Amino acid sequence: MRRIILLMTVAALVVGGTLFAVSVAGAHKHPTAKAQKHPTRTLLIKNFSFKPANITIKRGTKLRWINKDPHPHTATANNKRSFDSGRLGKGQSYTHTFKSVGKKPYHCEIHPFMRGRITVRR
Ligand SMILES: [Cu+2]
Repeated sequence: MRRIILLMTVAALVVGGTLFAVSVAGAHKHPTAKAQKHPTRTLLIKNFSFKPANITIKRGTKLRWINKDPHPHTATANNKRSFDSGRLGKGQSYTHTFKSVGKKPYHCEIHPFMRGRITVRR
């Protein structure tokens, strides 16, 4: 009987200790996990192209285009509704958060040969 009580005490200590460790780890992990859930990805506009031209992101991701060219550019959704940076001068940037899943082809309004595509997944 004493042995059973001893075993139960040890088991209780192990379970309690594990729960404590998990809650401590969880408390530390939480801010990082949240930051990774809605990260920002950077896209460069350089030499008359979007770099990278094709990108796959998770829904909720924020994309930031930075114009590294000395010429003005735009990042405009082909449907013109989803997003539109407007005219970006040298060094200017535009940020958009992608909240719906799907393929979002886009282009530069000033140089229509400049094309890119965002693929948003769940
Ligand atoms: Cu352009």
